[in-house]
Amino acid sequence: MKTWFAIPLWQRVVAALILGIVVGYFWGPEAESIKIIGDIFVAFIKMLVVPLIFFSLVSGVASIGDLRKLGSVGWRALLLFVVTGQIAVWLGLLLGALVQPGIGVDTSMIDMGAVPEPNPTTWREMLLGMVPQSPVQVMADVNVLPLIVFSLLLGIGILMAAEDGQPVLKIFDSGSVVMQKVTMVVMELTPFGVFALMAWVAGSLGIPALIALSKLVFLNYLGCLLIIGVMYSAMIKFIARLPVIDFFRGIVDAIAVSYSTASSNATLPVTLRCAQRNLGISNSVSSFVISLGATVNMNGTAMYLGLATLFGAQIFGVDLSWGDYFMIALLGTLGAVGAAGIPGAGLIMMALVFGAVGVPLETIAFVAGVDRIMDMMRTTTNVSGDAAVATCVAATTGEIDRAEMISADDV
Ligand code: DAS
Repeated sequence: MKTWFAIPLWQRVVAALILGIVVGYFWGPEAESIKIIGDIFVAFIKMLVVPLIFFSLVSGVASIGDLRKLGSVGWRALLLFVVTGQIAVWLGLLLGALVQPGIGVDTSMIDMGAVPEPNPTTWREMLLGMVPQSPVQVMADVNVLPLIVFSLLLGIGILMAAEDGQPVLKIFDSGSVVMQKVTMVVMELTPFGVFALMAWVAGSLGIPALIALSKLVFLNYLGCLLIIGVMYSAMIKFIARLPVIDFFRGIVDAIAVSYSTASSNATLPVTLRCAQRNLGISNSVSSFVISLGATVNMNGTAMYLGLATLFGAQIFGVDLSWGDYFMIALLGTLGAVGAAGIPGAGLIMMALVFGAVGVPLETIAFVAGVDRIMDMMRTTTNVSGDAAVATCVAATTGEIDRAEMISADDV
């Protein structure tokens, strides 16, 4: 028992991820029988999302010191969200135009999935949806964006109340610490959950569809790896001025959980813990930037929306103008912002982009069967991006304790 816990969690998680893929590959579709272990794990970490965001964000905002500092953290985060999102979506368009994954696809090998009804949320609904009309309902529905807005306002209220707000702040400071301890306990389930989820995915993959769509799946992974390996590494090296290897070492648990769950929201407690415990980022910056990023900063999804739109245009022979490319870039970014941090969000958002440039929605039915294995990589890219932006914002606002940053030799 002691030996088990003596092994660093990230090593147990990575081993579980690899073992799950191997077991699932040989076990086949029956591996679905242990998926329940993964679902229980995901349910436990989803349980943490509302109380963790609520206590951490209120405590973090109220502890940031003053509204000027809050503004300084906010504009840096939003700027990095927009810039990285634009680079991501144009990378997806470039890969789609250069490699043309939709040309020569043998559609007979693909089991057509369901074509979702094209009822994408309008930008008016997105804006109104951000207002927490009933904070309790928002928490009950685990509606992260309005929960963030409510927590931000509550933190700002405590900040402005000064001495009168201190009794309330003490409750949230204490609640934030307690929720971090609860997260630590729940994270011990990670190796078991990751193993079960990876076995299920590896066992249920439709190989014929994977072969027919191999170029699209490959480009999805290539685009995400370029974003992580080049863009995020450059951000950590040149903006945060920190060792790149230490950054990735610090977020290994979040990478493994995001890849196996394909859900930014479910990974949020793990990402927060990695940021605070392994990267030395302050509670205020990590809770604000990472909670917001988990909902609106989805670079993997943005890249995929650009790539998939060209894939669909190529399959159905739709000619796209330069104006269409800019429309795809705009809607791909908006789609990534509007996508929820749940499995399959990117698949649903494809309808938003396709509809605007005349790409048939049947494209979604083609890719639905292999979307999960692509979504896992997109989510890993989204989550790594949240951690990268939080690290850059913290490093440029003096909200990171470099001594706290775990180093690669802390293996
Ligand atoms: N699964 C989404 C997430 O949680 C990403 C996507 O669907 O593209 O980030």
